[in-house]
Amino acid sequence: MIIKTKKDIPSSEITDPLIFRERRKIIKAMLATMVAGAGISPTLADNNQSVWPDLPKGDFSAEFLTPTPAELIKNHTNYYEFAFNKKDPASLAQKLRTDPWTIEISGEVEKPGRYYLEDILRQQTLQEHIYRFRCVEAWSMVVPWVGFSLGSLLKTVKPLSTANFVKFTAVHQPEVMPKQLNNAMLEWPYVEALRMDEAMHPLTILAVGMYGDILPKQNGAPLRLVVPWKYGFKSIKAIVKIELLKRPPVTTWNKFAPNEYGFYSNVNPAVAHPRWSQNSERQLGSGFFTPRRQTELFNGYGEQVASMYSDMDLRHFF
Ligand SMILES: Nc1nc2c(c(=O)[nH]1)N[C@H]1C(S)=C(S)[C@@H](COP(=O)(O)O)O[C@H]1N2
Ligand SMILES: [Mo]
Repeated sequence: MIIKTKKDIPSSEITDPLIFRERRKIIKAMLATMVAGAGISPTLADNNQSVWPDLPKGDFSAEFLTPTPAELIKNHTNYYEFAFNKKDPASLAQKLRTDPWTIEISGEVEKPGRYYLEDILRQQTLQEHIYRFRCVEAWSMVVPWVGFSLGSLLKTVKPLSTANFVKFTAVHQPEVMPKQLNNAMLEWPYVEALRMDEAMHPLTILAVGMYGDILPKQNGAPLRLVVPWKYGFKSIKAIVKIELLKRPPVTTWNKFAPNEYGFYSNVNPAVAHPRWSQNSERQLGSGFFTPRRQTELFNGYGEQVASMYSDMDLRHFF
């Protein structure tokens, strides 16, 4: 359903638990259907337990990888709107109002509109995608995301041939986001972007869940981007707007420090960050004596994505 009038969107400042439960129900019901389709008892998905690892997996989901424990993923987050450390967003982000949630899709498309997240979810297929995730700060984890293909969503609004870039804008809620309130460090709201072919790539997903459950707020609820072959800052959280554009937009980290955070920012062990090497990474949860992991070109997804960058010199570009 395209949202046409403002009155369709409840303006209540208070989180409506009914809407939250509704979204939870939709996600749980979809998981249950898929679990049932896989021949597993659907009651598994009815309780509040994680249904992982029995969900259907996305095509490039690395089932051979052991996901990082959920507690670590939830308590070590980068969410600069809330705090510049990794610990505080876990509590501070609980104040974020995620219901109702709409996503505006506009620009070089045939069918621009503003959509309730619930309506998008009803049209999309949720899958589990176990991906490596590599932050530009050289720590990494393995996350069992629940999400759907960004390309599949973009197709529903019919991109024009003039659409070359996709810009994502995160939520602006200065009342609950201290760094927005104080205009601290970055330009708010947080903006990221992809080239159109990157956005349409089957590895690129919009995540609404993790570990078979709703996405925790500190990890980007209710909707975040996940681009597993790029440094983590490209995977923008709490998306409210998606614009298809002719020209590359200005993006938050690139504007802040263009020599440190390139537009592409594909994971590349050969290109050092100006202040540290990108050659290896610390895996979240690994013990003090565990050796660091050797970082892989394109975070290990080269087979799937390298052809998009065949005209670039991988020894230099970032
Ligand atoms: N809106 C928003 N999205 C964001 C960030 C942020 O500060 N704000 N941080 C980014 C960075 S630097 C990383 S590494 C990942 C971290 O995701 P996680 O906290 O779920 O691990 O989110 C990215 N998306
Ligand atoms: Mo990051």
